[in-house]
Amino acid sequence: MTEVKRENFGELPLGGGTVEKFLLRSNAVKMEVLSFGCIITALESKDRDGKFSDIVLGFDHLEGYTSKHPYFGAVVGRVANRIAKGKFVVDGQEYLLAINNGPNSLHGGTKGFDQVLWTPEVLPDGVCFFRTSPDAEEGYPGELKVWVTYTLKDAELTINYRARSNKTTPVNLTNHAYFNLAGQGSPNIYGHIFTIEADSYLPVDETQIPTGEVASVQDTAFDLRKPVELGKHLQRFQLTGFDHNFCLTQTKEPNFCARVYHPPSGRKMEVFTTQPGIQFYTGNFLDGTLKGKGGHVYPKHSGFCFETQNWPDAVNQPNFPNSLLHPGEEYNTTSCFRFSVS
Ligand SMILES: *[C@@H]1O[C@H](CO)[C@@H](O)[C@H](O)[C@H]1NC(C)=O
Ligand SMILES: *[C@@H]1O[C@H](CO)[C@@H](O)[C@H](O)[C@H]1NC(C)=O
Ligand SMILES: CC(=O)N[C@H]1CO[C@H](CO)[C@@H](O)[C@@H]1O
Repeated sequence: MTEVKRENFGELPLGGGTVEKFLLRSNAVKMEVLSFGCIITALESKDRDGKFSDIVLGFDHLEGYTSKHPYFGAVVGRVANRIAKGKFVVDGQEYLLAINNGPNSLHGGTKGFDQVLWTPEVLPDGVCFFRTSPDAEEGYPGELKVWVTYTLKDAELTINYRARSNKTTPVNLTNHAYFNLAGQGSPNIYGHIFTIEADSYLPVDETQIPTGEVASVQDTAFDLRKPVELGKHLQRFQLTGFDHNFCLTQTKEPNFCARVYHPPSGRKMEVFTTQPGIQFYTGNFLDGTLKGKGGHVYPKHSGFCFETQNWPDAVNQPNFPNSLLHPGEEYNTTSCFRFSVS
């Protein structure tokens, strides 16, 4: 049984509306999500002694989330990740997006799905957020109706994304939660042990756009098919961190793709998805300047993201999986996060 409660979290500036917080609680997990950006503001799981800790990075107050921040806990869209030069062509027409990341468009533009109020509906085991993204919002074609549903059952969080458009548009939605299984505010994730079940990954250029090559992980730093301890692995390969898409097999039902284990607490998280990719990001751009929950700061490598998604820049790369949603079709993807201890 999951208990769902709601309360007011704050007021958006300039009469922008009231943000509500939804508290979901099962026997194993307690979490909080906002109607603003569908943001996961807290997620508590048990360690091997049964003690709960909050394992996601974030802020105590709404101002943190309305100010510039690295998408802590938010749903990003219409298209998560980068689109090269903020440009793409659909049905012979060129579309120009807001450029907000060097020469590229990142995470849906200047006011993406993470910066808007959604309409909530409480469900027996969770909450569904709905919004209509107007035609031409951030440059994207078509009016898009979007539903994001969080369901908590025992120790498993399921996130389902659905969308429909009245014009052909690229869509791919993901959640950008930053985890630290030692508890948010712990200084780094070097002792975490990562496994990603991917035979290939996408090399990127200096602006982080995939070169188009689908490269084998064999004999590279990207071979995470066997568990690696992050700190030692980065040292061994002289890497400053990961911010890469790993290629998965797309499936109808969510399929296992990644695991992370934190030996001192015993906390383990496993990820399952219907998506063809997972962006593994090790918080390389966190720099300790943001004041987070409980007064904690978040230095480089103090959290990681597992963003299940379509491949970055798919809309411009003919050999990547399709990222276009056509009128009459339904976008429908699911990712699950399973928490346990060992
Ligand atoms: C899509 O819906 C919007 C809002 O109802 C409307 O303004 C627009 O003309 C529609 N576009 C198409 C191609 O049907
Ligand atoms: C979404 O897809 C899943 C299979 O991955 C299916 O079980 C579910 O019924 C679909 N949802 C809708 C609303 O079509
Ligand atoms: C490969 C993948 O998941 N891409 C999806 C992105 O969104 C479009 C629109 O729903 C899907 O058709 C693709 O399958």
